[in-house]
Amino acid sequence: METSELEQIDKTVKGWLRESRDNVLRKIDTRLTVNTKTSRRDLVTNIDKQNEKFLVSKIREFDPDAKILGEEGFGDKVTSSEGRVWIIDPIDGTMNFVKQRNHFAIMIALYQDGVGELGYILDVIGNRLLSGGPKLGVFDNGQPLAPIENTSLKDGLIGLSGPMVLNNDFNMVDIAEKSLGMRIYGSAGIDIISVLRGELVGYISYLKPWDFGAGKILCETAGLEITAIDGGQLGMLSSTAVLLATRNAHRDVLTIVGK
Ligand code: 2AM
Ligand code: CA
Ligand code: CA
Ligand code: CA
Repeated sequence: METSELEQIDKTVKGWLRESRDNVLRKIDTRLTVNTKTSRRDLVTNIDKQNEKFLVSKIREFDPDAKILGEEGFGDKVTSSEGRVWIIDPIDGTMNFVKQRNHFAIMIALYQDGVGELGYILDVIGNRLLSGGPKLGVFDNGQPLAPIENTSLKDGLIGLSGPMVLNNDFNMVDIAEKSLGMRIYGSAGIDIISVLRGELVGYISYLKPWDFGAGKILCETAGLEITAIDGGQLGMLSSTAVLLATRNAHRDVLTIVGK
C-alpha cells in the first residue's frame, strides 16, 4: 500500500478508536455480563462483544473486500493471510477489565498478504495510543516514539505471563531471576506498550493472532525482535509462545531457553 493511502487509513482508524474508547468508557460503571470461555480465568463480557461488533461494522463499511479476524468471532473465518486482513482484539486484558476496570487495551492491525501495514494499541484508561507501521513509523500519542535502548535482560524488567511462570515453562523462573525483576500485567497490549516505551526489556506469553497482530507490526518497526520462544518466525496466524524484546534481551532469553 502507498504511504498516502496508509495516512488516510490511519486517520480513519484513529477515529474508530476514539469512538470505541468513548463507548467503553460510557459503560464502564454499568453491571457487566461476564461469561467464561475455556476456563474460569478466560473471560468475555458484553462490552468485549459490543466493541468487536462496533469495530467489525466500521471496517466492513470502510473496506468491504477485506477479511476480518476478531477474537470474539464476529468477523470472518480467516485461514489464509492472502489479501487485506484486519485483526481485532476488542478488549485485551478482559480479566483486568472485569476486576480492575483498568489496565486493558483495544488493538487493531492491518496486514496485506501477510505483511504488517498498520498497528494500533490503545491503553483505554491511560488514554495512550501506540500506532503506526513500517511506512509511517511508530507514534506514541501522535509523537514519534523515542528510540529504544538495546538493554540486556540483566539490566531490565521483563513482562511475563502468570501461567508460564507458575509452570516454569521454557525455564521462565531462570529468565525472571536473570532479569532485574518480573512484572505480570495481564494484558498483552499493556505489556507491549511498556516494551515500546522502554519500561520493560521484553515480554513473553502464549499469544493468539489478535494478541500480537498490532504489536508485531509496531515492534518490528521500532527495531525490537519478535519471534516464537524458540527463535522461530512468527506468522500472522500463529498461536504460540511469543518472545518480544530488545535485540540483547532477546538473545539473552533464547540462551536461557536453550535455543
Ligand atoms: P484477552 O484478555 O484478550 O483474552 C493475559 O491474560 C493476556 O493473555 C491477555 O492479553 C489475554 O488476552 C491473553 N490471553 C491469551 N489467551 C488467553 C487465555 N486462554 N486465557 C486468558 N488470557 C489469554
Ligand atoms: Ca479473551
Ligand atoms: Ca488479547
Ligand atoms: Ca480480548
